Amino acid sequence: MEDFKKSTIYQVYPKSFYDSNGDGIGDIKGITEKLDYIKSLGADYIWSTPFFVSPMNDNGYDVEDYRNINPIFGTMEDVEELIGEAEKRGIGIMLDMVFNHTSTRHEWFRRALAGEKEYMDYYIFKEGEPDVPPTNWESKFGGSAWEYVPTLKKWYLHLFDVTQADLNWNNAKVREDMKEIIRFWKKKGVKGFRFDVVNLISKPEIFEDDWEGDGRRFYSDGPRMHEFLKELVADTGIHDMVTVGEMSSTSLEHCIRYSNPEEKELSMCFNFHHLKVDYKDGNKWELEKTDFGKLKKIFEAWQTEMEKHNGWNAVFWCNHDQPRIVSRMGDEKEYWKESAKMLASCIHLLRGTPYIYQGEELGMTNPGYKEIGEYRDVESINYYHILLQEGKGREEALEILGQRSRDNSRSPMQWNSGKYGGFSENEPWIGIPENYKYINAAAEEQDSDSVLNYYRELIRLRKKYPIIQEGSIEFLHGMRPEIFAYKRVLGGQELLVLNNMTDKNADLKEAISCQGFLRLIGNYPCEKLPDKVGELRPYESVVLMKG
Ligand code: TEU
Ligand code: CA
Repeated sequence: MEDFKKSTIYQVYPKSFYDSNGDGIGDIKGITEKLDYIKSLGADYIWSTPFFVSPMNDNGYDVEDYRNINPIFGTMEDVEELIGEAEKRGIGIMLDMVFNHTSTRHEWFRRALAGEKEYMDYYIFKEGEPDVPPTNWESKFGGSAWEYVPTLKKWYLHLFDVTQADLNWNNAKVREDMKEIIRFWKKKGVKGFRFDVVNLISKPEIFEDDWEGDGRRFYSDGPRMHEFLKELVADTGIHDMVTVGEMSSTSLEHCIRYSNPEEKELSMCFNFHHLKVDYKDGNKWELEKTDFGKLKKIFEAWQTEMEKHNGWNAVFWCNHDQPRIVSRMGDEKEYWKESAKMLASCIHLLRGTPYIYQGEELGMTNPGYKEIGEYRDVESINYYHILLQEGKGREEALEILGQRSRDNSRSPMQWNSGKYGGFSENEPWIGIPENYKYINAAAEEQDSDSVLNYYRELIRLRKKYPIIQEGSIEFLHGMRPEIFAYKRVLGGQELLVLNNMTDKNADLKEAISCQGFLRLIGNYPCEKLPDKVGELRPYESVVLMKG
């Protein structure tokens, strides 16, 4: 079995992880200093979001130079030290490759702007009148996806910020340059890669207006996607490394192909369908209650179909773009601990490789920023203004940001109850919520019943039991939508995972017999397993194993 199927991956957002030199910004030495903590969790890999040279308009997802380190994060020596120290602890470093676009400060784009034909062909430039963009496509961060360059009398495409210009992957030279970047980092000893919005790299032949949406149906999982991935993987020899593609608005059919080992594309895929079940009509900026029925259906489809067709999922709730899961689907107050643990059980016992985003293992919450001045994220600030223009009041716009902003996950890691949560000696670049006084790594280290120790136990169980790694999966039906329940089976063994996603007692409709089962883990004290489970308590998670 592939090693990544037994692994758990820990995601670090360096800017908010640990500040080793007191400038208020997390850095690479900060990650190295905290390797023993990550090791103590049992994580096998660390995926770090980008720390390359960048103007930081999108916190490093706007890369100016893929082979050098942004001085705010440290030096190349620091990265080499991180890779070496991680390896000593049996941890592999995975880097984040942002290959759909570069910063407009990248040398290639600057040469394109200067009119060098060779480099203009690195990007997607279209002729046009200054007031008529080539298509009506929208940027994911709001506004048009096109920007006009008067000196060239052309528009360029940017699916994200105006300073993130989309690359032209139809140009073989672009593909060769990307391979060189992979080879460069592979030689440095990194053990894997995460590919940012990689399913957007193949643009359509014809650029046309989208009268149904924002354009994404034309460029997501585009015509040459599989060809480009196969070529990138084959020519860099990374087929046996851990690779994960971040797939934006993708489909199950494509993800099966991206991750089926026979296709020699990627180890696994991230998709976001399960994180849109609280969007109103698919709109992130309209608040809606979580649709638990839909959540379960999405997981069921992706879990069972990937198994059937030999694909592999990356499974997760949190990352640097998502609000904190305990604030989103759990309870920040009365059942904080129970709900954080229950949500962890849901994910970690699925068929797939689990990802933990820094602080998730502590049950960190959304920070609850109250003023627009507290936000840093380009998407959040853009949408704040868009919401106001649409006629929403300030309060309402701030309420929406409070739940949906990407900055919800970017508040500093809560290490201890000291000033600034032990993240930095000085004021952090982004605010830290008051609850660091009790939600923090040091306090949870001391408490055997903490969220932190629950995550550790889940990771240990995955390593120990092949049924968690490779058992087949079956979702349990005939239950209330808010009961997230599934069964894993391997040989004569059976694992039963029952989770109540609400703050009310919930009966299972039909009681489940516990005959022959052992309790593997759970978030309520349990001295003796009852004969039957007929009801789950608020946010209760019960995990039973037989055979
Ligand atoms: O994210 C892709 C992406 O589509 C998200 O930003 C998305 O808009 C959000 O999660 C849901 O509303 C990747 C990176 O993870 C993100 O940080 C970058 O900003 C983006 O690509 C551009 O590189
Ligand atoms: Ca620093």
